[in-house]
Amino acid sequence: MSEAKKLSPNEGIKSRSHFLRGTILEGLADPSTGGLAADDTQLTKFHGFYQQDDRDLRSERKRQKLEPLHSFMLRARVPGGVMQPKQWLAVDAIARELTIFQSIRITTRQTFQYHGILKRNIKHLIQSLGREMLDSIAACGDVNRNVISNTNPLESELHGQVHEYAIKISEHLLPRTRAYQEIWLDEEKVASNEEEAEPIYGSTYLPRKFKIALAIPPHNDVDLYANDLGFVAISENGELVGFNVFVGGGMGSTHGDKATYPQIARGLGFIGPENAIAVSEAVVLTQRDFGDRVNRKHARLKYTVDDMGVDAFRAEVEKRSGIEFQEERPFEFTMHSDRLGWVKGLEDKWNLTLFIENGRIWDRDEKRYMTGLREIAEMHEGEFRMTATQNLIIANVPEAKKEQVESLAREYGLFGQTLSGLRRNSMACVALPTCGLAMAEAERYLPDLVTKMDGLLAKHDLAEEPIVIRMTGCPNGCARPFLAEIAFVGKGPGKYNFYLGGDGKGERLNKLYKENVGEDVILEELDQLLSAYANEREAGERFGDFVIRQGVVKATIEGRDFHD
Ligand code: SRM
Ligand code: SF4
Repeated sequence: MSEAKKLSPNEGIKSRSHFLRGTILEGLADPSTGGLAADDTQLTKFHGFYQQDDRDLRSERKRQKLEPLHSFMLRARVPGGVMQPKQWLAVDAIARELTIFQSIRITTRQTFQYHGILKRNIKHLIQSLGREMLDSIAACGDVNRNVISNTNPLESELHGQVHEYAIKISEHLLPRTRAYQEIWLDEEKVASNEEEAEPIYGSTYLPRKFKIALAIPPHNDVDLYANDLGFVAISENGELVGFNVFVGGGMGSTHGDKATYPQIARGLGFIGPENAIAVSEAVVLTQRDFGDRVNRKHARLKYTVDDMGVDAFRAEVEKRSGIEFQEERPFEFTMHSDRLGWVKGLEDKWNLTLFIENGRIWDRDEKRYMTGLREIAEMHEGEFRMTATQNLIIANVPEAKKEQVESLAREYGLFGQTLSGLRRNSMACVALPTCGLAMAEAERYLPDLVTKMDGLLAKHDLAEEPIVIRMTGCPNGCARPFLAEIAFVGKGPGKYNFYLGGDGKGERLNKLYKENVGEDVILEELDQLLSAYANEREAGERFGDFVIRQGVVKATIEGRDFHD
């Protein structure tokens, strides 16, 4: 094989791993280091966790000639984001007992992460989750990950039905290897490696991560178009009649590399609900066989679809599934944010969506979210539902308990806060200190920037305007910044690329407005833009649409035009 066609090193690691076992067990038993062998750190992703180190401490440890303070981040698999209060209590106890950061972090894919797990505690932690029927299988790695679906499933029968599909698809696409059960849950090994089959993935799994979302119009709170595979539920008289299927969305890109770009998923057509699993499998198989295994920066499904063309991709999926796509059915999305506050659901039960800034739950300073949620979990009999915009729903609350839930939520600052339209629609990725890829702050900085921007919004009488703002510490796009009306993407310490032009519905990518700017420039620019918006906007016009109508940036209709 020529040098140019050499497979990416990850392919070798996967194929040599004996179906994701590697030498993880040996590494766990090695007390001489807090970390694992390099190859194993790639494999543990398939088991749901990443090796990290606290970047705030990195240079001091280096100065003292110590190895980095290794710890691990674990991401759970919770399809559709639903947990019982008893599970929440366990998740809370584990965070306090077994992690350095003592926090629960709700992610942008409707699940939770722990940060700061020491190597010696990982197994105990996974077993503790397992006792509550929670796992982290395939939460990361080159496989299908946590399947997300519209929140408030109790709002209508349809939400419930669609959530069922999220679970079924997630289960169907789980890896079949027993490596997780053997390593973490002490399951006895029954099959030899050769006998163990991965019927969907094969021994090298997928070329890259793979993500699926289901959405019920008019709410696009899962950001369907940012997913490798998306199902838009189509209903008649409140009954699910099928799905419009979309493929090849994604956010990740690399600064300065125009061959990489965020992309919006494209439509394949309509299918009956009974075909959702077969089509999911056929899309995964097509990506398995056609995806790029040489260049990981070109390995996501979005590039496979762009390189093949949508028609050829559709034909391949039809051939593999035996299902013919029908013409796409009409639908409309109106928003890609959460509806905060109380929403009435089925059987007179209520759902309370709480704003959790950037998904971070802990007891620190004046914030005591962890204690507050624990107290709610102790009295609540419905569910806890995580949203794909890092918020949390106390779901299925009977009328008789509504007041008690609300008063606890108010007592701990989880509800009833004064939130501007901007803050309600803000989202930042984790970034520093744990993310090894962060170039700038995100979660620790966006709240302060929003406070400063709130001042500008108030000055221009725009405080209630629901402008979608997102920040990430690098262009991998974990808080889906390229779909926001205003976005900041880390370039270096204190410096961001500044993007404008999302549509508030998650259907249009934004565009670079200013490169590598700091807070002063950001606030100066925004002052002028917001002033123009306040004075010159049309009735009901969103900020992201206004900047495009005014020619401040060009609309990005498709990912390949993102850099133009
Ligand atoms: Fe992400 C890598 C955090 C959602 C695109 N992401 C990472 C890592 C694991 C860094 C690493 O590889 O070392 C981050 C861990 C930080 C930490 O300390 O916790 C990380 N990603 C997150 C989370 C926690 C952000 C958050 O603030 O909530 C989200 C966890 C989701 C989950 O529960 O599964 C998260 N990541 C996303 C999303 C949004 C989504 O899926 O809707 C994206 C953009 C969509 C997409 O996949 O295209 C995203 N993460 C990436 C990428 C770029 C992938 C690419 O195609 O180029 C990377 C880097 C990579 O894969 O090489 C990455
Ligand atoms: Fe880390 Fe970049 Fe993802 Fe933020 S966007 S969590 S900095 S990989």
